[in-house]
Amino acid sequence: MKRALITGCTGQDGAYLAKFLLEKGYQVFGTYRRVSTPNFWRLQYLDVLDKITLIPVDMADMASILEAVTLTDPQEVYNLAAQSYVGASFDQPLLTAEIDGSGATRILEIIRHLRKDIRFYQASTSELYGTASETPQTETTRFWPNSPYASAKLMSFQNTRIYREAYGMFACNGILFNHESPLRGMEFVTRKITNAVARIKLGLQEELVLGNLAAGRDWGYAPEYVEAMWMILQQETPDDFVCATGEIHAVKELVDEAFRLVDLDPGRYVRTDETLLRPKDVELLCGDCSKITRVVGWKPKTTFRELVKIMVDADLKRWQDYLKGESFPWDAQNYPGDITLLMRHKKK
Ligand code: NAP
Ligand code: G4F
Repeated sequence: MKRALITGCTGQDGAYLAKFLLEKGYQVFGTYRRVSTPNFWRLQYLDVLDKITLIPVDMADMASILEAVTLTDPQEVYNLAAQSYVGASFDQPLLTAEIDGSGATRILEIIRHLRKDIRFYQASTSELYGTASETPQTETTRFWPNSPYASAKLMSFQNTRIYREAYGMFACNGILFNHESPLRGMEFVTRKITNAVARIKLGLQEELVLGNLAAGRDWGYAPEYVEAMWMILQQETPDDFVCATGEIHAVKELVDEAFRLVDLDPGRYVRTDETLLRPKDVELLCGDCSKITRVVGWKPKTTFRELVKIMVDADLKRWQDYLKGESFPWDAQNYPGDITLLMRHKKK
């Protein structure tokens, strides 16, 4: 039986990847952060918590990563752990660099010294393109990061490539464009919108306050993107691949589509607040996935409208069930409505 180690198993992608690999017959080990309140809701939601083995790891702590790799002796390592929220990286730039940049390098070093034949997947990102020099973006488009998150991810991207070329390691980058699902964290714009739309429809919330409505993103469906991660590691030759849908939609379009699905007029409920603007944003991302389609055989399936519907339906059902007194693994009921007040960034 193949063994896979997933760092960041409690996150959106980690949970979907754990489920996917279990279905493929893998023995799955997942790292989690030791915190005062357990955070296993996604693994419970997908009914995989009792089917995987969890190991406490902090990406800042070399010893805990070394122990995880030694104990699990995996054939494949998927490095998904990260401070993944771009906005927060402006408030915590050094922590983000430590986790997202140095963290990946710690694993690469451990693999280099311990067992160079371990296949390594690095969760790289379309944020690397920042102010993009061309559209759509491909594997050869210039990187021009616009946030401390992206600059930290640039380090892990480059070290993954460098360790592949310098030491002959099977180390690959997936340059994934935004991918979303009902398991998306509450602070990201898609889930913030779909959760708010559900609550407004049910009379639980009065308004939705957003930042930059003009930003354009290439949004795909997360379960399809974790399959791409696995496919990348099954190739004969290690390489880097863009994963994207090739479609751009503005945040404003997402708002309109989500409100349309519940027959409400966004004009009545949505306002913008400049304190939610980032000090520097990425205005437009759109990926060209032709390389991964040609070489690996992966392509996206779920359309933008289908994705928004999946997320709105899921959040609506959760709040309806909650109002009926049902309890189930879920994040939103513990998420304060005024959380944005705590996370405001100041644009100079
Ligand atoms: P996510 O939901 O935020 O999950 C991040 C995971 O990293 C969580 O399990 C989190 O643990 C863990 N983590 C955070 N800090 C850590 C630390 N110091 N030590 C150990 N673990 C830590 O992110 P995601 O959306 O699943 O994304 C997965 C990866 O893909 C991330 O590296 C992200 O940067 C990258 N990525 C995501 C997208 C996207 O659109 N989703 C696109 C491109 C790249 P807790 O649960 O305890 O917080
Ligand atoms: O949903 P977001 O926070 O995602 P962002 O910044 O694109 O980052 C996500 O995708 C990356 C891949 O490209 C990942 F690497 C990263 O880990 C993460 O998963 O913001 C999307 C856009 C931004 O332009 C933001 O300014 O939405 C805009 N936006 C407008 N109002 C907002 C809001 N974003 C958030 N989070 N909250 C708002 O109220």
